[in-house]
Amino acid sequence: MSNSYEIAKERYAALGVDTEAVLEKLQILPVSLHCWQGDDVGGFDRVGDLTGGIQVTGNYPGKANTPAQLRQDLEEALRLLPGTYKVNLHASYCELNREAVDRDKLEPKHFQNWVNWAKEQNIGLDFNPTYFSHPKSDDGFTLSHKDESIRKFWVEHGKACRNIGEYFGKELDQTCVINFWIPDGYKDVPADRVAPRARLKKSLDEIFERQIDPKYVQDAVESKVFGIGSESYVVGSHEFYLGYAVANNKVLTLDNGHFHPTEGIADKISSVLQFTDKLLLHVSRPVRWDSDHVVLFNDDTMAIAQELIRNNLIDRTYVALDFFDGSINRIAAWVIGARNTQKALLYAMLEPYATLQQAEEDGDYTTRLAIQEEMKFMPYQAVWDEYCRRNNTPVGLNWLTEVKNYEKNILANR
Ligand code: RNT
Ligand code: ZN
Repeated sequence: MSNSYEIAKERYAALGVDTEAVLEKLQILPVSLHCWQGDDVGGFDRVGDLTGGIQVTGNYPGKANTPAQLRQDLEEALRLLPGTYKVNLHASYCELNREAVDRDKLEPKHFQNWVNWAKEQNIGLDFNPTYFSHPKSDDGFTLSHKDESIRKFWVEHGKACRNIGEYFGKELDQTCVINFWIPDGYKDVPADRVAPRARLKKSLDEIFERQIDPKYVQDAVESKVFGIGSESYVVGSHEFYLGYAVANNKVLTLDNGHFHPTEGIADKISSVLQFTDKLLLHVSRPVRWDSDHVVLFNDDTMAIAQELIRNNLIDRTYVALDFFDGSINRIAAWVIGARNTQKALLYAMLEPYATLQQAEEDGDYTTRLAIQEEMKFMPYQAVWDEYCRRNNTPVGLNWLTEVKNYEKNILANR
């Protein structure tokens, strides 16, 4: 234990915050690490461009080209990250072994290597059907498609993914959160806004028809305000999925890049949780649009973390990361974004919330503001370092040296 941690511990204790209890709590809070940062959302079931209105820019060398390479890179990232993680897979990261299997026919066996690997790593898996980067999504519609055979194909994909998620949940003995996001929408002003939404609702009802033990699978639905090519109309809007989640007891996903540019999601958490049981967060960073930059330790991330930690809303929230940057070392991107998410959670846990709440209750807004500002200069960095130390992960910037070595020894040879 370092001297600076001991001093920090005392400073926080003086405010009624027990840093030891905080470290224990943070240690077991799972953060879902998205596999798609490792290969620019490429996947392994096809060659071709990324479609669906999302984009990765940058051509940093050393991208993972095979499932084995991606797992190797994930292991490197996980080695450098303190805390508890799950890995979040997309259906396009299946391993088909030259079998011609389309997405409607995917089975658990196509993810067996991932499951074996997750067991070795002692981590859970989350899952996502892939409704983009496929010939049957090329015209911009999937579950809301007017062509019944295409709509059915994507319904079958959704059902197949729930079977796979159930397998993950059972094999790994951890709930698999399955997130449904579709790119469907129009570039230009539609005439009929109703019919695609009615079709989407019908498709979701069909996909979710089979009851699965919630211990193994939690279904989540993710909205978006616009995408490239769906600027004027997105079928799965916020109101659509909020309504769907409430009416059908589903998890609502909030991605902080999926709202208007100045609109945060922190303030939505306590509202949505009045009406849904659970939330899934896609922690991301929009820069002027849904750009999915690497998550920073900034006001947005901190505000989200505070909302989760205060009042224990974290118990009803799944935290997942969703960003993709191909312009920097991809492992560093994971490490920076995941560490920043953890730092924000730590920062929130170190807040003397009971005191803040009491001040508010007493109408003493002066004290409330004074404490909130004081917290910004407290020695939370020393607590963070202690957390890294206890996790046997590099302290400070030491992780960067390790990433640079990995780049030289492994990535440079790809
Ligand atoms: C897209 C959504 C979605 C994807 C991943 C790859 O705008 O945020 O969550 O980023 O499924
Ligand atoms: Zn997302």
